Amino acid sequence: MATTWPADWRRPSRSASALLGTAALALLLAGCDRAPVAGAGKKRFDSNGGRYSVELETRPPAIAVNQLFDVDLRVTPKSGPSAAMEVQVDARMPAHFHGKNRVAKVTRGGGDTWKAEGLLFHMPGHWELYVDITEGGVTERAQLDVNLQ
Ligand SMILES: [Cu+2]
Repeated sequence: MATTWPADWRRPSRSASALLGTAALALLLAGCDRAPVAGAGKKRFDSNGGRYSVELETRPPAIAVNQLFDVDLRVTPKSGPSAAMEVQVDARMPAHFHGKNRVAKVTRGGGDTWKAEGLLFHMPGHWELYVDITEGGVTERAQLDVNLQ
């Protein structure tokens, strides 16, 4: 008895898995476009532990995909002025498990102001922008959700 199925059975299986891969990729890419709001402009928020108030302004006011932007910051400790604060700025896309491709240059201005230069969000979707404030060996994070179209 002759049968041809052993020669053919692999082919449909391979294309089925390729199709599955394409579907997964499409789902991943669709995830990037879910949010209709452009960010970020001028915002004020507290750090996650509540010890600092952060005023943030992006330049230009609207962040666009793949376009460099700067962030002006004023960090106000609720316990009073501090000379010993250090500030770092970073960002991640939590749904995609990745960060930025560039490191922002952060410099201190007068008083409790900082400037972060050269930020770039390289894809649309949900970004978390982090302002990490370190004082006396303790770092507290302030964060802002930015939904990029
Ligand atoms: Cu991403």
